[in-house]
Amino acid sequence: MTEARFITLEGIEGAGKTTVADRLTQALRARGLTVHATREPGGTKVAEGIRSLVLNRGEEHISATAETLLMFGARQIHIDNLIRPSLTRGEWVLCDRFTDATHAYQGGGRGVDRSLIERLANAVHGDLQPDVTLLLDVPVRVGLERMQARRGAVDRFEIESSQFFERVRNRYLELAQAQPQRFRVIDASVRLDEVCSAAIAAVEEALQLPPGRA
Ligand code: Z5A
Repeated sequence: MTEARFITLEGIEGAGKTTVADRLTQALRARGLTVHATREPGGTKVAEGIRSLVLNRGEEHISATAETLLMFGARQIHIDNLIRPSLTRGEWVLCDRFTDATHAYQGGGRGVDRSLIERLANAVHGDLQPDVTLLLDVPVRVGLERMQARRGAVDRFEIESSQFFERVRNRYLELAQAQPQRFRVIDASVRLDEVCSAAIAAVEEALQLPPGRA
């Protein structure tokens, strides 16, 4: 049996994570693997409740520190109830965003102190790190154009400026440069089909899986 693996997907708005997550999940399941596709903030009933609180634009001010604590609160619940039990059973977990998103959005975007995020990460999942993280990298202008074309309700992050998303993207690239053994950076500015194929190939290479048909 193939050992359980924890894969995370990261990127700014409009990078195509949702579509890539679906295609990658299908490709892994086609190999006979049990794969849980999940997301953060969220993934369980209570964590999805926190997601609504933190993403919806309400009347009350949510400071950058409060936002950081809410992300880690949701993450702890997600890990305890879904991620860790799945991995313990030998099942794979594919998570759309994880702690790198807190470094990029709350750290890079909002200016939260890196050491606070590191301390929280250590407390919540010091012994649990993704086996591989795909960073779908796209220029901010391209990502924002895609999101504008999609329309729909706008959340607390989608109202942010392009400068905010530049800081987020830069922090992601810094993280990837610092941990090349875990990160694979995928050019997400090309056609979505090509992005999906590159993501699948990157996971096969990083986890040393024989090339599949999907
Ligand atoms: N957040 C945080 O601040 N801190 C944390 O610790 C965590 C999260 C965990 C919700 O995340 C917010 O939470 C997020 C950061 C914050 N806010 N922001 N920004 P989310 O992942 O649920 O939300 P999202 O970033 O808005 O993801 P999304 O809606 O899934 O967008 P996407 O990843 O880009 O996926 P998509 O739906 O596949 O693509 C978006 C559109 O672009 C869609 O119309 C596609 O057809 C189009 N697209 C994508 N790729 C292409 C290509 N290659 N060509 C053409 N068109 C494309």
